[in-house]
Amino acid sequence: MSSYNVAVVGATGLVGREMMSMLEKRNFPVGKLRLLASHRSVGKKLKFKGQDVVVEELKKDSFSKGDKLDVALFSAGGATSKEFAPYAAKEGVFVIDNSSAWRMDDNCPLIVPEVNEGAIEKDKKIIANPNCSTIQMVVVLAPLHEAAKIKRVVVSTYQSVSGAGIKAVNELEEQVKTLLEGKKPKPMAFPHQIAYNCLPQIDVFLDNRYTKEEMKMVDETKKIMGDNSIRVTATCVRVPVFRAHSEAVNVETEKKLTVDDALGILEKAPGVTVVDDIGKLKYPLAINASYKEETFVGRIREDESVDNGLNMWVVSDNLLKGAALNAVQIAESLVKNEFI
Ligand code: 25A
Ligand code: L14
Repeated sequence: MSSYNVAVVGATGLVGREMMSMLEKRNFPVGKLRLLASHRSVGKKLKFKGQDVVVEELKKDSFSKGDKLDVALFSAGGATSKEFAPYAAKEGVFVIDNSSAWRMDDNCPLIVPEVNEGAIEKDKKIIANPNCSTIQMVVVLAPLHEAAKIKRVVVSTYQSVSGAGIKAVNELEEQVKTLLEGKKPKPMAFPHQIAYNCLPQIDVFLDNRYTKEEMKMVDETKKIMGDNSIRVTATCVRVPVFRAHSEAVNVETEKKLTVDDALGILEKAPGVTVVDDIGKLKYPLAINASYKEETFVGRIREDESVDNGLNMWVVSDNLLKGAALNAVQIAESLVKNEFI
């Protein structure tokens, strides 16, 4: 079997580490693995398949020197992606980029393999991995859209702190300890105290009074689903949960879908697991979705305030399907389509 040389850019970050673990767990045919990060991490060793791999500094010539790469998985922030992804693409390396830098660029496919794998093109070397909250939502929306044409989506998110990186995870832990000692915590990674609180702000505010995270959900959903007529509105909230994002999703469709219709569709949908047994108090939970690959959906019920509407609760691991897993699935699509 062929093997492929892979780089993980931002390997020392939360998402970078999960990328390595997904490559290993899913048995992606890795030939040589190169780990790249900023100068701060040079010389650090990370384990891959039981072997130590030494972190190199990401430089302009990283892709033209050293072992020739087939794919580079980037998760080092938007500015790093903007600057360095073009150097990789110029060398013929497929970049799968986890930041928001390239997502809305017309020359860059924005891919969730279960939904729009066919939008990958051999000559478009920079492929964008969507926003975590958007990925788990479209995995559920796409099969419903195909069956009943979605007209409008209203979503509220309950996003875990791991989306904001290692420092944010540490901050929640530290703040809980500080509060238990009766002291007042000092916010650093977030604009306000996150422990025992909910923050209706993720990312920066834009001119229209929405946050950038909310507008990512609006714009990226249309691009991935390939349908600009779907109206989407979002409220994104940070909650004191370590891992997995939850979402209350309201959908209005052109054709009527009963709860049984929706259950039938979602039970067959790729990447989706239905957990919906209210008699036994079963529905998706962030703590159960953590470290799992699927997107979980439950609490499915008709929206009785409109003719054709559904409400549901969607939960998935933001570092896996929301980031590292989706990126590795895109790499798998490249192999499957013989693009690498
Ligand atoms: O701009 P965006 O797209 O909004 O993304 C911003 C951040 O969100 C995370 C990711 O943080 C990213 O930096 N992220 C992005 N997409 C995500 C998604 N879908 C996502 N999170 C969840 N879901 P992160 O902490 O997970 O990862 C950061 C990684 O990026 C590397 N990096 C940063 N700048 C780089 C770079 N690599 C190359 N060139 C650059 N210029 C970073 O490596 C990490 O791997 P590192 O070597 O800089 O950091 C290793 C250790 O050092 C700590 N650290 C980071 N910054 C500082 C620092 N220590 C001291 N001072 C600092 N300024 C890190 O905590 C890490 O342990
Ligand atoms: O657009 O929870 O991928 O702070 C990365 C950080 C999404 C939000 C992205 C977070 C963002 C995420």
